[in-house]
Parts: sequence; C-alpha cells; structure tokens
Amino acid sequence: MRFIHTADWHLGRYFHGMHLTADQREIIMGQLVPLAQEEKVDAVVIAGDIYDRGVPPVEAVDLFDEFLMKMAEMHIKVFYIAGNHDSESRLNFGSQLMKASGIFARGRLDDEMAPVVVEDDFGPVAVYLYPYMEPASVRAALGVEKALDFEQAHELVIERSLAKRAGNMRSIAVAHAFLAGGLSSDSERPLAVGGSSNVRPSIFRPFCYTALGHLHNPQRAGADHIRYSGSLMKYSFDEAEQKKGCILVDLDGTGRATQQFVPLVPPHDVRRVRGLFADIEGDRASYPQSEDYVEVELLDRGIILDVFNKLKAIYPNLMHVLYPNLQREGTMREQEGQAVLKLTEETLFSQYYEDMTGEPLAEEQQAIIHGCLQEIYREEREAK
Ligand SMILES: [Mn+2]
Repeated sequence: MRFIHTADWHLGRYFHGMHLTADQREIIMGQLVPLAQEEKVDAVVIAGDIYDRGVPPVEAVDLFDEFLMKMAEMHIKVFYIAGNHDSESRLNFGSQLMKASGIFARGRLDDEMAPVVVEDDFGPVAVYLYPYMEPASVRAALGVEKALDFEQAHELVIERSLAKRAGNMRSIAVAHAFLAGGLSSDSERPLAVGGSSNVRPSIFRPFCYTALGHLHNPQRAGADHIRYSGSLMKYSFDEAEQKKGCILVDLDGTGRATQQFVPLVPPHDVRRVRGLFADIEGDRASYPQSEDYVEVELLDRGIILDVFNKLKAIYPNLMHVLYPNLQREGTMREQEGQAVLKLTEETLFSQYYEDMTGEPLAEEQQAIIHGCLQEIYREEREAK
C-alpha cells in the first residue's frame, strides 16, 4: 500500500490579516493532487487540523469539498481525523455516507474505535483513526469516571481499539498529539495549559506506521515509522527555515514502512528579511522585490517615519516590521510583551491572582481554573 501522509492543513487560516485559502488551494489542488496521481497512491492520510477553527470560512469548506470530490473521482481513498483546531461534530459530518466513496473521516471518539480495514495487494490493512484524544473527550466517549492525563487517555483509547482487532494484520495509526521530545513551532495551539500534554512515542509501537499531526515541523517521533509530516504551509515566522511537504509512505507485505519526504512549494514563501532601512530600500541586488510574506527586522536604532508603507513598495505582502535595536526601554517593553503573549491563560490567571491577593492559588483552586479553561476551549471549538 502506498499513501501520502500529510497534516495540519489549517484551511481558512488568516496570517497577519491575510487570507491564505488561495495559497492553500494552489498547494493542494496544484501539487498534492497531481503528486497523488503520479505516484499512484492508494490513499491520502490527513492527521488532523483540517481547518484552522471549528467554524471555518466557506472558501475553506469549498476547497476541502473539491479535494474530496477529486480523490473520489480518482479512486484514491482519504482518511482524516479531527485535530485540536477542528470541531469534532462538524468534522464528523457525513462520515457514514462518505465511506461508500472511499472517504473515511472520524471527528469524534466513540467507545468502539474499530479500525477501517482496507485491502492492498498483500492482504488486509487496519487503519486506526484516532481523532484528537483530549482527556475530557476520552472520558465522555469511553464512560470513564476517573481523571485522566493525556498519556492515560491515549493509552486507554489505543488499548481499547486494539482489543477490537480481528487477526494479526498490518496496521496504520492516524493521530493528533504531542509526542514527548517533539520540536514545536509558534503556530501550534498548545494542547494543555498547565499540565503536560506529552505522550510517550512508544504507545504507537504496535503499528507499522503512525501518521501524526499537531507539530508543524516535519520530524520523526522516537522511531522512523512514527512521524509528523509537518504542516501544509509555514504558518508563523519562526517556521521560515522549515521545509514543508508531505511524506510518501510505502507499506510492504511484511508491514515494513519506508518513507520519503516530498517538498510542497507555496506560491508565496514566508520569510524574514534583516537589514538597515537604507540598504533594504537602496540595494535591489541584495534585497530583491518580492511578493513573499515577509517580516522585516530593521536594524536601525531610530524609528523611520511611515516605514510600513515605504517597505510595502518593495514587499507588497509585508506582514510585520520589528526594530530589535530600538532604544533599550522600547526593546525591553517589546520583549516583555512578547513574553506575556507566550504565557498560557492559566499562568496569566495565576499570576494575576497572586499579584492581587499576594498569595498563590491553592491546588484546589488551580484545578477549578484548569477545568473551566478546558471547558472554554472545548466550547470554542464546538462554537455555534
Ligand atoms: Mn496544527
């Protein structure tokens, strides 16, 4: 069986106020679909975060619809799951009906978690689709009373689904999780506030290949056959140096998976440009005009009037201007602001409480805040 492993499409994403759907369309319809055709793949596997949010814009839904239609037309199967950005129920929509067209979606956990069994030239392959396994959802789906952390939640679901296994066939897992040791990027929304969302990679050892989503930097996770494909595109400036693409996986008759990374090239790159304003403005050889999505780091010590518009003449898709060398006070304030932006709501709340009362939150209070925030994040994803 040969398939493409991809993840974290984040369809409908806005990047510094810019609508990325047109770029996403070019990569998916213009590169990924032709690749699937040329490589004669049997399936495309998307490991969560199909959409950027629970209620995606219509253009994003249309694009995904078009992609699924194309795959069905070409008789290429599609397997996809909900990530932490997707709405469980909305992503689950139509999943029973679409099976007949070779489209296998799972947005919601259930207490069965039975795999999809498909046939290749060597026999049956079980595909285990694990939508985002947030502890609260796992408890609700499996009817578990006691508290679970991320790792226990994952273990429980995987254990339960493997118990349903019919015979000893080859298997693939598709999941959206943070595996311990992984390298993260700025554009991922943290899975857990406070506590750890880490899951040890070895729980995926029973599978011949594990297609992971969540981390936007392509990487292996503890073993060669447990992998993150990385996101479809660069979704933050700290991803500027990352290579984006998808993984072409071949599963042989013995269950051995070999993989090859295939780059996907966006119509606009995301990059950082550094320099003095005078150089950037005057030196076209070193700073060629470009329609890329650019963040400019100005090395000047003083503010330049109307700099954003001046730079836009060179970089029409300029997103952001930084002054790292601006006088000390300003820099300090900017750094403080940046540091605060990186804190989780839970930490911010605890700090605020401590600032106001002079005492830290009691463990019990901390647990209440944690629970409330989890509920809010959940509601946000399922927002009407
Ligand atoms: Mn993601």
